[in-house]
Amino acid sequence: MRGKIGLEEHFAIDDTLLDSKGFFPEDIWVEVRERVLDLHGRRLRLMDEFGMDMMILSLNAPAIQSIPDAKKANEIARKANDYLAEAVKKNPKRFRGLAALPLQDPELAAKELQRCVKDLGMVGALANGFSQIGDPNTIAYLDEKQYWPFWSMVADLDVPFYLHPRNPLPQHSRIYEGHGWLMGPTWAFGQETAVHALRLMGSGLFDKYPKVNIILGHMGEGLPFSMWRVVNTNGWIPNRHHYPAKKKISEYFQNNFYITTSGNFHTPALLSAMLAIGTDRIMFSTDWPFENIDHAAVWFDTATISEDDRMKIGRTNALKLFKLKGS
Ligand code: GRE
Ligand code: ZN
Repeated sequence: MRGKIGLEEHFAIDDTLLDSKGFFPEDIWVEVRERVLDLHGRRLRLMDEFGMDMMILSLNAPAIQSIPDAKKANEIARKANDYLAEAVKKNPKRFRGLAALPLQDPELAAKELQRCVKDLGMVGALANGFSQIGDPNTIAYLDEKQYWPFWSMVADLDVPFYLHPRNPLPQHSRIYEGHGWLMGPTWAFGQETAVHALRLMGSGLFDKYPKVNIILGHMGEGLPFSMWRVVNTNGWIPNRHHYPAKKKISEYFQNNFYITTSGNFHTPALLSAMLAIGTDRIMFSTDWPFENIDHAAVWFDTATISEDDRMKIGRTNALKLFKLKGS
């Protein structure tokens, strides 16, 4: 189909570029480096060729979330956001932006989000999981109480928040020791991000801020497949689950979450996700430059779903969620 919109589509600036390097062999890095730094060249040509009308761009990972010093994190985030705003200004028909945020300091993050949305015209934010704060070994997850005023700002601005993966810290990765191939997008990214998302659901955050919308990539990081079990495990035991939130976990998943197809171009997974979260909450994405636009587009354009669903997932769901005007 023509007119597809992608919303997990990355770029890098010099300060964050090397964060992506370790995921790839040296010879492949030459290619990835070129892809991630490019905005207006090959990226647009591929978008044209494979029917992508628009990319909603975001910074690479873990980038800002891995800068322990809050002041420095804020500085680099502002630099990346200014750069992104310029890129969007240069080609507003084809690009929009998601803000990078210094979540080391929730107040600074809220201020930067406000600046990005109000002054720079960004349509949401993207964060790469937990933030390292003060020192590299101290981390915080976004359900923790210090972040609730930040979420109040997200609710007020009424913009979606993309929870993007990062790897767990080495000291939390004993299970992967000797099995490094499971790190990153193969498995550890999804595991880390799914648990982070479940923490948000169980925390009560969405009872207080029911308008907050979280987007997950990679077909929901396994959650569509696992949600029944999360809710119903040991169903014969009364009051089995204890968490601060008021409702069933699946209700938050269905009311406060959206998912994208980034890096998960598999029809059985898509069909299962359509049953679990509904067609209205799934959106096309590629995960360029770490995945290929052609792989994503050729799969999606021919996937065995109805044309009506293809149009929703490929385009109109994103237009609605980000309040974009379709041309
Ligand atoms: C991503 O952002 O999704 C990503 C990386 C690094 C390697 C693979 C990948 O940041 O999908
Ligand atoms: Zn990504």
